[in-house]
Amino acid sequence: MNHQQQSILLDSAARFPPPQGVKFSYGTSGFRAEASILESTVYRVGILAALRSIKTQAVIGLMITASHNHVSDNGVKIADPGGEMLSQQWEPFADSLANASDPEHLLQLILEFVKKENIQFEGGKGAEVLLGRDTRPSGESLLEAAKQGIRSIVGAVAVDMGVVTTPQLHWMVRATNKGEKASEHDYFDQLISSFRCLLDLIPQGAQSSNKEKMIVDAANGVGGLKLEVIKKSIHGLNFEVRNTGKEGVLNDGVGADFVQKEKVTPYGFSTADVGMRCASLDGDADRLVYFTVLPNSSGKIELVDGDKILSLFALFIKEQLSILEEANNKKVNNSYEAHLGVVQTAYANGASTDYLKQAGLEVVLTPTGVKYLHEKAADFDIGVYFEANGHGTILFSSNFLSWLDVRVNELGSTAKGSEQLKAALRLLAVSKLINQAVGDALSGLFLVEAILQHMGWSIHKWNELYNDLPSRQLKVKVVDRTAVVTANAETEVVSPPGIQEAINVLTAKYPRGRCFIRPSGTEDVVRVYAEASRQQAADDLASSVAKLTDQFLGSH
Ligand code: 16G
Ligand code: MG
Repeated sequence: MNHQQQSILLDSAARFPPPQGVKFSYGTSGFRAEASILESTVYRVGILAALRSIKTQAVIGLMITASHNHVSDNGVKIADPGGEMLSQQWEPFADSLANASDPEHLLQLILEFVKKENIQFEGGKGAEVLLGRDTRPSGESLLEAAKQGIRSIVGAVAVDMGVVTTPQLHWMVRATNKGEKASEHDYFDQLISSFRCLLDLIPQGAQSSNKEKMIVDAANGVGGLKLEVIKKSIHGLNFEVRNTGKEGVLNDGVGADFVQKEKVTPYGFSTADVGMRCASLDGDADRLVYFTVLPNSSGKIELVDGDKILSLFALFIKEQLSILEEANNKKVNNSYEAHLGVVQTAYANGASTDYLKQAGLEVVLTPTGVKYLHEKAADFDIGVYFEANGHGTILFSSNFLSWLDVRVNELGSTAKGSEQLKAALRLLAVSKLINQAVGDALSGLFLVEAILQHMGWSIHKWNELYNDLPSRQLKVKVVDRTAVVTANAETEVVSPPGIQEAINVLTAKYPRGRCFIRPSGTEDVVRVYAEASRQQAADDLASSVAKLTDQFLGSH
């Protein structure tokens, strides 16, 4: 790194002094904090993004959002070249940059890292970073800080994509690097045309029990703005968008996180909506859950969570694959046995895992956090992953997609109108509708709607795939949550010693009991999850394990 570059960095860093006494950590969702203390962090992530772009010789994304957090918070995270989360190998560098005390220290860290990673400033393509932000008022000034960070690397270009959902930005990064059309207009186009394609392929005679209007709670966030754009050009779905942000406050008593955790109706919904098919997005539209308002229940809802969305998707894909495989059995030349897998975390309701296994699906568990699920899902030809909280997507391997393309062409000339051709076309349409970069509430919503129409299912029918086991989540404040070390996708505690044995003893007391504890990645607490055949039992198990955690780890 030459002297001119070094002095540019020192000068610009001096304009973004870090707050005193705060320690930042690049967690599962990037850096997140009260927006007023984030400027220096976002500026520094801008530098990191530019360096990452030079290192990978690809376009990188930088998203300013705090998702479902309070409107006064904000955050920043990086999208890697394929649209996935920042490589875990760079997370420690992100931490050290964010926490550097002054410009000299910052420069020192950059110089060391550039050397270690062998980042070459000359000869290659210059850095290019796509920027996005959600609707938070603090987003504009933070975006400016990010631009300054990016531009403090000589030759780096910052491209502002405006107010977008998190998944849109990830999609744009992925599409740009694949050399595909990558504007917001292209995103909408792809979503609308693949949805249309799925509707056109619905078998004759599927009942239209869900043609009636559905309602979306947009969390007063960016998802509502985008749905209103889509609504103007989409046919085949009658929907109303509420909580679009024109009146209410972002994530305040609304949105997927609220609905999933509290299991009550979001603001703007009432008994007038009893029985209707409703969906909730979170603040940056990367989570999706469905629900119905229960009659005479003072705002209680029936939740249809990420596990049920996963089950619906997996079932539909399995059905299409078996239609294609029937053809394989008839000894067509070009056969391919696609490996379909489903990825969940320990939070997945036990009833969903049982259901999926009984349906003949391969189920794998990973630790909590999108990056783990995503990585695992990529091991399959078709990997479907979801967290119970509604974040998830479907990944298609490029091998499988190439095979599918060829198959569609073959069938198009030899078996026009056949069930096999339709199944192949449906799978192709799913691969285009779903956002393969990251979980996307908008594309997820349209895929759910297309599949429900295909099956001729109401939300009630869908919800009856299986009955959730009652569960309870609690959090425990402890002195040091990192003292809890887990294994086997967080289903077992290996340290402190003895605690797992004690949890096992308690769990064994309850029919269908299951319980685990894990340190939160986003809050300074240890989380407890328990489920059992009855609600009271799940509650009791959770509270006794919370007590145990407190005994082993000492509370504040
Ligand atoms: C983050 C994760 C989410 C996970 C949650 C768990 C991403 C993009 N988001 O929001 O997947 O469910 O953290 O939070 O990875 P916790 O560790 O506090 O329980
Ligand atoms: Mg989110």
